[in-house]
Amino acid sequence: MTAANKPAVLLSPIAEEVLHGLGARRRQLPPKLFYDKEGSRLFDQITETAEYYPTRTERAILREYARDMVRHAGNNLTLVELGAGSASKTQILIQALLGRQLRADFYPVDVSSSALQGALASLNGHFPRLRVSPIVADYTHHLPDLKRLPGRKLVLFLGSTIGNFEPEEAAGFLRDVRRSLESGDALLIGFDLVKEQGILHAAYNDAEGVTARFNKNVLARINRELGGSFDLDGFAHVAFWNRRKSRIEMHLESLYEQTVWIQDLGRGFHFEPGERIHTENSYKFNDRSIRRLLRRAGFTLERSWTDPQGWFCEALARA
Ligand code: SAH
Ligand code: AVI
Repeated sequence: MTAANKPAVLLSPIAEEVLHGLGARRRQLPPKLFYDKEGSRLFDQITETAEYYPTRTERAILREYARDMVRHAGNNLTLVELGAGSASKTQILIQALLGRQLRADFYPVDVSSSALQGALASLNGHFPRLRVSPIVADYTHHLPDLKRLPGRKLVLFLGSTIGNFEPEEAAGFLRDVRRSLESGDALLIGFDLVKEQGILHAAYNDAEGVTARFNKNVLARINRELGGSFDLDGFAHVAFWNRRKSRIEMHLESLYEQTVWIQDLGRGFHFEPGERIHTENSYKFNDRSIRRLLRRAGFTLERSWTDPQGWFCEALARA
């Protein structure tokens, strides 16, 4: 059969991304592929490890200042959360919000339907005056039309998930968020801050190996969903601090020469020993880079809150 009369094969969006990422000269997979049911479960487990400080630090900031944050954001707020996951820290903000208004609407957005189901069950159990409308979507492709929602919006983007974007993409993405808002609406966004290298390194190399399992879950997911033949013991979890780029990098490194067949793509991928797949960057910020990013996206930084050690920053920006 010649190329011209080869039947067209329609690939699922995930298959397209895997084909594109593994077919590239520098192999990579987008971090959103981590988050199937197992990946969302493993992420929540990471947040409970002793080494992963971002979640507990952000939670402590929210516990201390949630009322202040909500008061600054405005009256009669509708909450939207991008990459909400299980929304466990969000409960602190919701509690503060419902202390100021009788009812509220909450729209958590996430690619992971299992994470949103968990969030919904837990929120419905805790907050009878909250109406929760989960949206399963990739927010980089389908940002909900926030202008159509009633009331003043407060968009939450917690956990420093903005750090998983490349700097150019982060600015472009936040610009899209800003365009979807009306003047006076607000964004509350979490930034993990640059700190001592040992603390950063440990957070992505926990002793129990939960982060390693989370990283390898992307290969397990390809095996499950696309008929892949990845040997999970044939790849090592590699995570390190890249000071020049101010980011933690995560990779999966082939431990020997191997060819991995992926049924749904109808092809194999050859790996040399030591060859890596780049799976995630997690950029860390400082005061200057936060201001610069928000300014480039057209937001005005109004207030920010941090913990006593200066490890994490929660910023309130106005559209
Ligand atoms: N906000 C939570 C979860 C952070 S983990 C916290 O602070 O703990 C990142 C979350 O973003 C995951 O739940 C993941 O499923 C979601 N996510 C990642 N990329 C996404 C995308 N492109 N579109 C929608 N959700 C995404
Ligand atoms: C969701 N995101 C901000 C996490 C981070 O720290 O970059 C994902 C993660 N990767 C490894 N551990 C946690």
